[in-house]
Amino acid sequence: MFIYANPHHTLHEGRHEMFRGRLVPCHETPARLDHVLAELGRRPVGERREAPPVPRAALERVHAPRYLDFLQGVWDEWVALDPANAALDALPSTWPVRGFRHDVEPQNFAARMGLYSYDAGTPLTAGTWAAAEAGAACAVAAAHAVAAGDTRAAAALTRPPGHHAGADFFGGYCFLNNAALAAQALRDQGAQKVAVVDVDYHHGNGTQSLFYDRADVLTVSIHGDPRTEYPFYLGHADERGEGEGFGHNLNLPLPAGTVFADWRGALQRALQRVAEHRADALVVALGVDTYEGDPISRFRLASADYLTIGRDLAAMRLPTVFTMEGGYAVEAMGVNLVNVLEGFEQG
Ligand code: SP5
Ligand code: ZN
Repeated sequence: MFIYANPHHTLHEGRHEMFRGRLVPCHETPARLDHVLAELGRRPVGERREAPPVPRAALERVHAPRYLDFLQGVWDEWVALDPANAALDALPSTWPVRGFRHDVEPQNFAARMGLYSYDAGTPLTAGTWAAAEAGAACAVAAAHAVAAGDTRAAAALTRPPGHHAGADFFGGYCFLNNAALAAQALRDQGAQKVAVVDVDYHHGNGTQSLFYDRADVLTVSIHGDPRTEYPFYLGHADERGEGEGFGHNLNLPLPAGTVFADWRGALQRALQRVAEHRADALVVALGVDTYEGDPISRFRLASADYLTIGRDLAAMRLPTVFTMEGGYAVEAMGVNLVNVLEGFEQG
């Protein structure tokens, strides 16, 4: 397995997210990936590789040009509004809901923040673009290595995460959808059929929306029931895809409190669907916020369970790309995530 670690991830360091009327410290911190890399140092799994810069064209295979322009320039505009903003995060505060227009890009800064986002928990910081772009480079490089047959599997170890980001919106701590970029890169490198299996605690709404009308990329997500769990407005079992994509999205929502035996049953259903799809390659959106100690999630997986998940994924015998997504029990995060990779290598 090749390991692509984002060398610039610390450039994205949010201060606060909005929660119940207060700005609270961000859960999505540089320490998360630092712990993963420290664990990899103690327990070497795979071979480290460096990703070349990602071409803008690869990003545009997934994201809208005007959204990429916005993300790339937003910090400079934020500081130009007021030099004192350099010491603050930029957070959206107004959104165009039903009936509002999305086709006209406003000039007002707050209005553009709202057009390109869906929550107030995802701060933009000075280094957000640089970190997200370098992470996308890891995901695309991982896909290229796997597609070329240089390795059976590759992992993009990166933050900010990606699976909540859509074609033209950020949210859920995500800006560029690394799993979708990897899936599209696998298609562009010759895989006829790709499957994305999202095992993060939260529904992969961005990835689902990106491939919803396509039959070539199957999207499957196992997650907390959106009736009570973030991202709330998507992720129900009756979302099956549309048009040519009908039948090519599978949501497996599970109740808060789900233990591993039941979670693993959902994984077996997910992998059965991947087999039926006759996928040539697999992308795993690898969140470990399913852990029993996670501070914002409510499944009850134990650290040893992540070895089993890795083995179950390996049993598919498919070229596989992992993208690192959520996981907020910072101390345990390294062990849990590396357990998946080690289990995969054993499987
Ligand atoms: C990639 C990923 O896992 N994104 C998850 C985004 C969840 N955002 C909303 C979380 C709200 C939890 N707030 C609890 C704060 C009190 N400590
Ligand atoms: Zn998550």
